[in-house]
Amino acid sequence: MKPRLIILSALLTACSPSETPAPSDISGPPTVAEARAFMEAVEAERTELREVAARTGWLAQTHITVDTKLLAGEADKVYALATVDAASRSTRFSELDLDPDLQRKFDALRLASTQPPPNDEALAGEASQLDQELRSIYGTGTYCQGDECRTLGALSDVMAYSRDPQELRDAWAGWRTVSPPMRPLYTRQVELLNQGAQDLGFDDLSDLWRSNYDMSPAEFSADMERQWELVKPLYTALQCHVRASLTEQYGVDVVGEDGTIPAHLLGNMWAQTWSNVYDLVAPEEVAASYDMNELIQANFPDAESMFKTGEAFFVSLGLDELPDTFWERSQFTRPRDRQVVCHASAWDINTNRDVRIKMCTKRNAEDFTTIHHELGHNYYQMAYAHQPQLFRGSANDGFHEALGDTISLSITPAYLVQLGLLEQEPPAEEDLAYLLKLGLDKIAFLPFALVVDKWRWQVFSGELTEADYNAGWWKLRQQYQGVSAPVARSEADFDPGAKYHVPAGTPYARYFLAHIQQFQFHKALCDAIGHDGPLTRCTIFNQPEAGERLQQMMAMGSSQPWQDAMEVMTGQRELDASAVVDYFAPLKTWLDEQNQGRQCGW
Ligand code: X8Z
Ligand code: ZN
Repeated sequence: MKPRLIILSALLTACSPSETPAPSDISGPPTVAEARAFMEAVEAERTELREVAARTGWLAQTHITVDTKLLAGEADKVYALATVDAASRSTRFSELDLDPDLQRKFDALRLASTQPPPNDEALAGEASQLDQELRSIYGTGTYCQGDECRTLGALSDVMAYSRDPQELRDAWAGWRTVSPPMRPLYTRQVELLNQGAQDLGFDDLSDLWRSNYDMSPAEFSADMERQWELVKPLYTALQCHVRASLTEQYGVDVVGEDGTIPAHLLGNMWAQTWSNVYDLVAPEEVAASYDMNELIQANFPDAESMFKTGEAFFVSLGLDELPDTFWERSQFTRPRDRQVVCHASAWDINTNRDVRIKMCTKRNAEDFTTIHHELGHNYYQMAYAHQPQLFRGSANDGFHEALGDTISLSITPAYLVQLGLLEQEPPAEEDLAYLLKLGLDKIAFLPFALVVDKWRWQVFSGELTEADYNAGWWKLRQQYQGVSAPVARSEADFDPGAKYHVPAGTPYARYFLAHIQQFQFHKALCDAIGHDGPLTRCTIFNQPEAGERLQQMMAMGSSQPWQDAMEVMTGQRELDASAVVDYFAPLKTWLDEQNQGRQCGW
C-alpha cells in the first residue's frame, strides 16, 4: 500500500472497530493455532498504525501547531488503543501452553505501551491530547524578561558557560517558570495512565514500567539499588571534590555549608552532567592540552559535517552507510521559522530504512557526543528491522541508550589523531584529565537518573501525591545527588516538569542502565580486539570485529531475554557496575587524595 493510503486507512480505523478477531466472534475453547493467527493480525495492525503515529509524531515535533498536535494525538490514540485492546483480548490465550517465542510476544504486547490509556475511546483521546499538550508546553517554553525571551537552548548556554552566580540562578529559575502550568495536566495524566496499567493487570504504571526487564519489578528495583551502592563511593568522592572546588570559586555564601551543591553551579540545567565546569574543578596538574569545544568549532563548519563524522565511525566498524533519506529528512538544526521540540531524538518511521534524527545541534563537544548517541539508536533500529513487530526493540531499553554511548567511549585522543583533529596523542599524564572530564558526565549522571524514575515510581504508586510533588522531588535530589535548589521552592512549582522526559512520559531508568552497560560493552569490545593497556586509551574505530559483535547483539532485537544479549556482548549475564568502578579507579584514587582533610557527604 502507498503511504498515503496507509495514512488514510489508519485514520479511518479511528472510527471503526479493530480488525483482529474479538473473543466474542469465536466459539469454543482457545487453541494454539488461533493464538498464532491472533498474534499475526496484531503485529500486522501494529506495523501499520505505528507508521502513521510516527509520521504524524514527527510532524508535530518538527512543526508544533494546533493542527499537527491534534493529528498526532489522534494517530497516537488509535495506536495506543489498538495496543491495549489487543492486550486485553489476548488474555483469552493466557492458559495455553505456547512455544517460548509466541509466549514472549504475548508478554511483550502487554508491556508494549509505556503510556497505556484506559481501554475507552474518550479517555484514550484525553490521554493522547494531554501527552501532546505537555510536550508542546515543554517544546515551546521560553523565559521572558520584558520583550526578551530565551529558549532552553539559550538558557542552557548560560548554565554551561557563565560563571556569574546571579546570572546562573536567574537562568535556572527562569527555565522553571515554564513547568508550573503542566502540573494539573500531569496529575490527570497519571490518573489516566494508572487506570490504563490497571486495565492491563498491573498494580499501577510503576509496576508496568518495572516489569519490562525479564525479572520481577521488585527484583529490578533491588538490582538498581545494588548497582547504585557499588558506584556510590565513587560519586560521593566526586561530589566532595567538585563541591570544594566550587566553594573556592564562588565562596561559602553561594555554595552553603550543608554538604550539598546548589544545582545552578554545575554547568547543566538539571545538574545531570557536570563536564562544563571541568575548568573549575581540574587543578593545573591535570589540565588537558586541548579543549574539545574548540576542536569542534575549528574542524566542523556545520552540524551536518559532525553527523558525517559520526556516521563514518559506524561505517568503520563494517556497518552500512546511512540511507540518502536520512540526510534528506532529518532535522539537524533548529529551524528559524517554526516551533519544534528541540530535545534530541532518533526515529524509525518504518522498517524500510526511513530513519531520522531530530536535533537542534550546536557545534560543541556535548552535541558531538549526542550525535553518536542518536546514531546508535538509528543503527540499532536498522539492525532489528527484520524482526517480527513485537521484537523490534532493544534487549531492554537500556541497551538502546547504551549503544551510541559505547561508541562515544571510543572518542579517545588516539581517535582524534586519526580524524586529524589532534596532531599527536597527549602523554600518559593526561589520562587523568580525560578521566576526570568523562567522570564529570558519566559518574555525576547516575544518581540523577535514579532520581527521575524514583520520583515517578512514587507518584504512580500513590506514595507521593500532588500536594507534595515538588517537595518529593527535592527530597530525592538531596538524598541521592547531594544537590539542592538554589532558590526557595514550593508546591507552586513543578520542577520535575522542567526535565524533558517527565512531560514526554519517557521512562528514565533506561539511562541509568545504559550508563553501566556502556562500560561493560566498552570493556568487552576492547578485550575482543585485543586491546592492551588502560581502557581510557582503547578505541574500537576501524575495528570490524567489534562491529560484528555489536551487530550480532543488535540484530537480536528484543527476541530473547536481555541477559542473553548481554552474554553475546560481554560473556556476562548481569548488569555489573564494577565495570564503571574499574574504569574510573585511577580517578577514585586521585579524588581520595584531593579529598583528604575535607568533610565529605551531606
Ligand atoms: O534524552 C536523551 C537523549 C535522547 S534518548 C538525547 N538522553 C538523556 C537526557 O538528555 O536526559 C541522553 C542521556 C540522558
Ligand atoms: Zn537516547
